[in-house]
Amino acid sequence: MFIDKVRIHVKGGDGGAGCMSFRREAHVPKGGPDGGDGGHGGNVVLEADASLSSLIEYRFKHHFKAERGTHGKGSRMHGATGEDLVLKVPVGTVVREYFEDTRETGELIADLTHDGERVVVAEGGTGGRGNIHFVTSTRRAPAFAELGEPAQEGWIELEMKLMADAALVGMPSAGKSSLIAKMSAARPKIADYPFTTLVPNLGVARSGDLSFVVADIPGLIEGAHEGRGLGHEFLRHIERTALIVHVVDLTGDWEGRDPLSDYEIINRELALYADELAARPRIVVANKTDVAGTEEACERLAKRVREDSVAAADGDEFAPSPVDPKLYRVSALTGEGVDGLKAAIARKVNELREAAREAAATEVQYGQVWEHRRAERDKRFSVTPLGGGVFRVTGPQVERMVVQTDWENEEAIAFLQHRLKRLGVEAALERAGAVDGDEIRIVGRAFEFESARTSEDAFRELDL
Ligand SMILES: Nc1nc2c(ncn2[C@@H]2O[C@H](COP(=O)(O)OP(=O)(O)OP(=O)(O)O)[C@@H](O)[C@H]2O)c(=O)[nH]1
Ligand SMILES: [Mg+2]
Repeated sequence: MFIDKVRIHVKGGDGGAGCMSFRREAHVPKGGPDGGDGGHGGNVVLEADASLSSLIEYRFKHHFKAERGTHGKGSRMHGATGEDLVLKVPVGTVVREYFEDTRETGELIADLTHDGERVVVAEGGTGGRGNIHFVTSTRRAPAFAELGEPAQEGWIELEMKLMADAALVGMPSAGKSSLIAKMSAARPKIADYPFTTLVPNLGVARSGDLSFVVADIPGLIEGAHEGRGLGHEFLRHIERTALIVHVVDLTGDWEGRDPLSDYEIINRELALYADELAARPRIVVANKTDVAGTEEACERLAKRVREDSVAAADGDEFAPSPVDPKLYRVSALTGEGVDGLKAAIARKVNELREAAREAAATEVQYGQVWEHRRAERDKRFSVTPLGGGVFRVTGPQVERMVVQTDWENEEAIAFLQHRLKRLGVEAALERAGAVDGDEIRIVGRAFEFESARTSEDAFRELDL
């Protein structure tokens, strides 16, 4: 079975708690604070690996968790950092956020196109700081430490797209599988009924010093873009194929179709599936030249390809875009014309690779962009008045701070209030109408609101 899309849940390791401890030695009755920091939790990292060809490993196991950091200890001993969890995925894996509740995919996280490329999909939590960090001129003996930060977690969607340089596209029974068999060592099933090919076949073709990967996808029919036939599932595989090799059956096959209208149907299906596919560079092939009586259709098609290539060159962005005004006439049965076609594909693929390399040099780092957006989104929060002087505050970072606070400890709570203020929660509460004494709820906790004027002095010394 061909597995190409999975959803997995990833969770970084939680940070270890910071330690609250004081030096105790025989001759020092009550020493200074010496609680060490908690260790950072490990990250969950995806790594593209050229030796993998499917996402099958993620079919049955869906939950992945990195190691947590251990807690800090006395005598300034820091907790150990948790190990990263590295998940290997095939080159060509596209990673997106996925929201389980709404079943929607979100932001693009990464497009792993090179062997060894990595992206962090769930960051481990930072370790909590030990009480040695909270000493100030007025607080010599801070009796609190931070708890570890909970790690990031969430669902992501992994999708593997076929990494072929060129894809053979056309109506069922056009001879795509026969052609890939002639061009490469691939040995797909070939038969005289439509939809023989159910999953894409890949082959490596060589022409002189050049080689390229060619894919043979299941036949497309009219309406494929909206799910008719089998093609739709596979159209997305060619979204990233640089070159389309459009195979037209000169015989019109069993239905006695007109080759020229077949050519138009496929062009239309590609364009309707995605705008980018409308203008994707393509080479047009007329197959089955060995069959008698196909010459006239072949000439008509050749003329049409020439016209389309002129229109595309003139900048008609929705014109089907043969990059080559030439119609390649072949017989996948006898092999006639196949070498010439291979040479043309190899040349074009090579050109497109060069162009892609140049584009990649200036490419944005998806991972970083996503990290940044997520960090920004994490900081957002909202205040909802629940009536009767009660307000609820929700938001990823605000909630994380609350979870990280040791509620048994008043100083830790004061420190939390200080952090909330810095994030702007206090101001937002005031804007929402909160007054001293109102109840503020964040995750499972409730506390009393104290306005800036009264709390400022109390927190100033905590400024770190
Ligand atoms: N005479 C002749 N027959 C061909 C040629 N190429 C393919 N065929 C025949 O056409 C039929 C379909 O060929 P396939 O290669 O399976 O076609 P396909 O495009 O892969 O079809 P699907 O996988 O169903 O989309 C088979 O019976 C082939 O033997 C050719 O150049 N000449
Ligand atoms: Mg086939």
